[in-house]
Amino acid sequence: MTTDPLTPTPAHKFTFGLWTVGWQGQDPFGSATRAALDPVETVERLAGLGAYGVTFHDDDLIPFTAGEATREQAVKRFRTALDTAGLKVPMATTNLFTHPVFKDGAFTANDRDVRRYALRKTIRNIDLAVELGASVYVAWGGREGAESGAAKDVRTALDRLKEAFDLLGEYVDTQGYDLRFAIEPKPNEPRGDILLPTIGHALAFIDELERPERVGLNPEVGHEQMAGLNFAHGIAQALWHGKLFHIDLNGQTGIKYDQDLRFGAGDLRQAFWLVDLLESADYDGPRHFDFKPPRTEDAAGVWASAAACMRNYLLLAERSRSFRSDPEVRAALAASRLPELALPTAEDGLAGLLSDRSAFDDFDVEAAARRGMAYEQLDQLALEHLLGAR
Ligand code: XLS
Ligand code: MN
Ligand code: MN
Repeated sequence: MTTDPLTPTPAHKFTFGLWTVGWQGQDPFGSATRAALDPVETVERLAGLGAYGVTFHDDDLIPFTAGEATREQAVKRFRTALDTAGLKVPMATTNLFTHPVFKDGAFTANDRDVRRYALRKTIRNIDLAVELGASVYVAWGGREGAESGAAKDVRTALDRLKEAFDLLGEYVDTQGYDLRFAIEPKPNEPRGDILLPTIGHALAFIDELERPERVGLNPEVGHEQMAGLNFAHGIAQALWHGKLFHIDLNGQTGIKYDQDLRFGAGDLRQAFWLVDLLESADYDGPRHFDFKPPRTEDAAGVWASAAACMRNYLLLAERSRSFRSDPEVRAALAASRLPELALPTAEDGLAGLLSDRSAFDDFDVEAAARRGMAYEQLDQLALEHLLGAR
């Protein structure tokens, strides 16, 4: 076992979707630039790179049109490859967006029979996910949305979305499965507007479900950044609610299409604060990469980018450790009065607060207003650690 902190090992819990390295490069303007990847080769390659596990949509593993025999064969080959390589399947999900039947969504399609079919497709893959050892089931509502105002009654669509999660929760309960759902928010693409567009929307939705404890989040770096939001802040809030069930790591440069760059590409400062948070927080789930090797890359480029996702995470974790252990940083944190934020504002209670003259009557507002926060020194120290200057 290596002790080099920059070499990925299964202990780091790095995982990849079959659809990530397996993306063939088709986009709205161009066809595939790479050949299809056999899931068995993906498993072998990822294990060779030091990954912990692999995740899949039903259709990544079993062709949509496959009959029973083909299905069984595909699952058997995959399972054998997993066992041989020692790779885990911590998460699985359903493809409810590629086939034309889902053009108006799945759980919120206006067509009731499409909604019923979507639930059955999901339930079928939940069985397989559990068989393969998954404990998290991701739900990305890719086509749950609309392009035009009258096309979707959003309040009614949310009723149907709630109905779907309540039914899926009931199924998992009835089967006695140890499985939790993780909703993946995304603001747009492929629909003009997608329901549950951000972490905040999804958190509020979960509270309305029959089994809120079974449902959490699978936030993706690029998706929040497509909405101009601070991803590390979103993750901090998901953690605060006890709802970070899984995470999709990748890179994005601002508000544009879903770039799915390798982790570390895109907004590097946000990536640094994210790793700094994940490494210090109470999250021991997989570090799951949901990225797309750009279509410029051949097979060698695909595996180079997969390896780089893990290396960049480990490099950032090392930079975060160096930042947190620097005595000058500790002093700068104190100068910025971070420790004071951890003190309750009124441990003396409401009565104490109301009778405390120093809190109001005698409080020197102007003197307090003059106090600098010393954040610039602190942030420069962070930048210097990030750049390797310290
Ligand atoms: C697409 C999503 C998708 C989910 C899984 O934007 O990231 O890949 O993670 O369906
Ligand atoms: Mn994405
Ligand atoms: Mn994702």
